[in-house]
Amino acid sequence: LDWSQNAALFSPAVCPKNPGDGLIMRPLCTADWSKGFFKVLGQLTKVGDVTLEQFVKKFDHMKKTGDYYITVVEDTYLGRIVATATLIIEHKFIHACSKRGRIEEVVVSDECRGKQLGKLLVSALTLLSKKLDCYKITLECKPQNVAFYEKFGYSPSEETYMQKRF
Ligand code: 16G
Repeated sequence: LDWSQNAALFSPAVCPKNPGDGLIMRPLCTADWSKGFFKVLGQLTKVGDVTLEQFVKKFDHMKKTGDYYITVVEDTYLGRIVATATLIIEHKFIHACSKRGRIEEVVVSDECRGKQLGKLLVSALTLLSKKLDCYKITLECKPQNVAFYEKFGYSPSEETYMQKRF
């Protein structure tokens, strides 16, 4: 599955509703660098100093794997990225050589809150992971966002999320 084919996965079945006037949901493209993609990511966490060259190199790597569904919502009137979320497919030997989905970097820009863009992104990527035959899909979130993700059928895990920071 190459990156250009990923766009076909955003069929009406996967992407049930129109996000709103002038808003479109689509896969990330290189031009989104100048449409404020990193500004939106910066509302989630530290993005650091990233040059266009570094962005393109990293994005090319991600595209080559075929396992990154980096999705954006663009306000086409303003030519600005207003929301993003990513589905990453992790390959496993377990569960009969199955796959696990991970939802990462779900961000809706401040000025677009209340338009249900987070809902649109999470529902589309969750459905996509099912279509791609993942046996489960997981995400990490702040306690105050648990209720939001429960709406899509996610539940707190019995396992503890552990990390080591470098
Ligand atoms: C949140 C994000 C995660 C992101 C992390 C960054 C969702 C569902 N979760 O946990 O994807 O990687 O924040 O935080 O969007 P960090 O910079 O502290 O690692």
